[in-house]
Amino acid sequence: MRDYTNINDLGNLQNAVKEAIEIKKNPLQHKTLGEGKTICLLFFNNSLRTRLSTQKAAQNLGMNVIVMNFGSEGWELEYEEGAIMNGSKSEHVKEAAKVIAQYCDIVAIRAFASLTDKEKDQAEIVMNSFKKYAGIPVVNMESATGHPLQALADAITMEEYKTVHKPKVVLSWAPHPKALPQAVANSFVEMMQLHDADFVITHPEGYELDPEITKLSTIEHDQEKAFENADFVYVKNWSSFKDYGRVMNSDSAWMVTTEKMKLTNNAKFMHCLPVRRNVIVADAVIDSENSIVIQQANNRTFSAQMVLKKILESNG
Ligand code: SN0
Repeated sequence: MRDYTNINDLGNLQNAVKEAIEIKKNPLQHKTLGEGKTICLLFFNNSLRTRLSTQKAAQNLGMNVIVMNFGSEGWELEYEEGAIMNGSKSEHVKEAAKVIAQYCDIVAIRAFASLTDKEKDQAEIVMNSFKKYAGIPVVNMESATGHPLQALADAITMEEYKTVHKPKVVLSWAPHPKALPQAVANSFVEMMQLHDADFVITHPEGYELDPEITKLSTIEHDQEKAFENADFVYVKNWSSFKDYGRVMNSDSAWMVTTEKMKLTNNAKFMHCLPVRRNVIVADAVIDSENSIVIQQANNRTFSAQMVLKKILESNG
């Protein structure tokens, strides 16, 4: 594996999950693998879990880590070919990516969707430009359309907490005051499609995800019906894909409550965090024993470590 920009880059998800669980048993077992190697983490957007867990993962492998808040501290980058750069953008990604590659062996990037330009977001301009010009492995720490490190952590968490071979998993939309990207939901769907599970997506009309991504999955517009007998309830807000980036009337009836969780098969509650309490989920649910959000966040380290290990092993 050269780059990790999509969950499918792993090849075999089940093997990756197994390996991550092995790494978790003794996180320092490969502590010399990354000796003398450097990873640069570039953040165009805020981060807590991704920033700390990816650093921790790299350190567990013996790597050096350089972190840069590119969005606030870097030059504003131009991505267009042939641009006349007489505006606010100071540096072209052609130079920036090549320069960054002089200082590190792997570059990891967080660059959220603009939610204003669907075409550019769908084209993954930032991730693909770095892939094209940096010439070193690129890791996606949440791009315009995906968050595959999160999806791998989610797969690890479900493997640890499932009680039946083929659990029922529900991905539920929930309200949010801001327009959020579809990235986390997209990668979760792509990851679930690689599983032998009974998987249902539930959201209000108008919040359909990219039909290319969900075409193999079941969609149920009745949230309560979707929750029936669920073993995992994975909750996430996203803005409209069709009416790109729009927040339609935020229906508070979609918040996850104890009453709704009672419809499930004693389901585990999951969310990638950060979460808006009492908007997305009621305190009583996220504070309950069935909430595994902290365990899920812990697995971000082993997800990143699995990915970095695989890249280090295949890129010498
Ligand atoms: C991001 C998202 O893609 O939804 C990152 C999730 C890992 N979430 C947010 O931006 C939430 C911000 C907020 O104000 O609640």
